[in-house]
Amino acid sequence: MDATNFFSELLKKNKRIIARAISYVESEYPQAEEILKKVHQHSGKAYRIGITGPPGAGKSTITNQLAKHYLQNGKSVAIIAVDPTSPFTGGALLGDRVRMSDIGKVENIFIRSMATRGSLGGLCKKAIDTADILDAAGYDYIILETVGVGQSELDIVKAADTTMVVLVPESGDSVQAMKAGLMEIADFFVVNKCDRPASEQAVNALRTILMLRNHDEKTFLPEIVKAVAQDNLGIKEIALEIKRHQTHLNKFDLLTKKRIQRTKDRIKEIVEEKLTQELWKQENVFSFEQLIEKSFEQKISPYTIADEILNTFKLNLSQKDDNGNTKSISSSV
Ligand SMILES: Nc1nc2c(ncn2[C@@H]2O[C@H](COP(=O)(O)OP(=O)(O)O)[C@@H](O)[C@H]2O)c(=O)[nH]1
Ligand SMILES: [Mg+2]
Repeated sequence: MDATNFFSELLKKNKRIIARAISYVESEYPQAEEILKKVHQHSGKAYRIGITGPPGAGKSTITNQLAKHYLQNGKSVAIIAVDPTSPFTGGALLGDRVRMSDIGKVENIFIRSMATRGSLGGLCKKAIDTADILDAAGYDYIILETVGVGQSELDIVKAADTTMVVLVPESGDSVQAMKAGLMEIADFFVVNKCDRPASEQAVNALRTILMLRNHDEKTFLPEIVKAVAQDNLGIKEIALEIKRHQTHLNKFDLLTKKRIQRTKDRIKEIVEEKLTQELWKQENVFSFEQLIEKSFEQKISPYTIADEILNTFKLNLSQKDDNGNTKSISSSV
């Protein structure tokens, strides 16, 4: 299949092609960048929902139920699950074709668990790239599920338009969440597993913490939704809360602002990555091994060596010939 065909099939929601495009991104194939450049102008229509929280809180269960809810309302949903602690299995959605026909067309759901090889930072970038592909393919909602334990995972939900943090009634969970920086990123909270004892206390404790936050007119005050996701309780309320947040963003023109900020962050990240790649490609030019020896034997500070490397890199860039070829200037170090 040629590139034009591949691309038009992708835009037509051809799942096989979408899956292949995502694999290119995941495996860092050279085609990936070309695809991402092309999909960009077709993306921006989907609404992106982030869902995070501690392992086992019920994120995947909620994702499943929420996806069903949207499907039943005639919407299409793509799920990107980045959770090394419990990979998304698709649960009732994937496992049971008969039930699938109850809830909507099979074409309207796409599920992707992202592998965890490589760095988490890299994975985060890939998850966002994947969201772009699915956005261009025309899914109405993109749900990004990630376990809320590290910075990279939090970065993934920052790529969402609305983010929910899922907690469970166990004592101290809300305090833990605050420590982990989850409070800052939550547009609203879900206290799941409210079939368990002490759920009311947990909700109250969380409410107390939330009341301490400063706010003005433009601040969206996060609500707390109680849920028993495995029994499909609280899911409609979650969908409503997403809608309420979306309406708020639109009212104050915050969605565009959020997306501009996101674009800015991404450009910076991509530039940094490309610069780093370019720099280390020149390893032989600044003869890294020699510099390390120099640092060690002559007791020259790694900071001094780093400056030398950067200066050589800059010099080298300015001395590239018209064909973009690097002149060897290793003698200058
Ligand atoms: N008691 C109870 N268990 C639930 C509820 N929702 C999910 N679970 C269970 O909690 C476990 C972890 O759920 P999962 O969705 O995989 O959590 P995740 O790691 O946050 O994605 C599973 O065994 C679910 O069946 C609930 O509302 N109540
Ligand atoms: Mg999960």
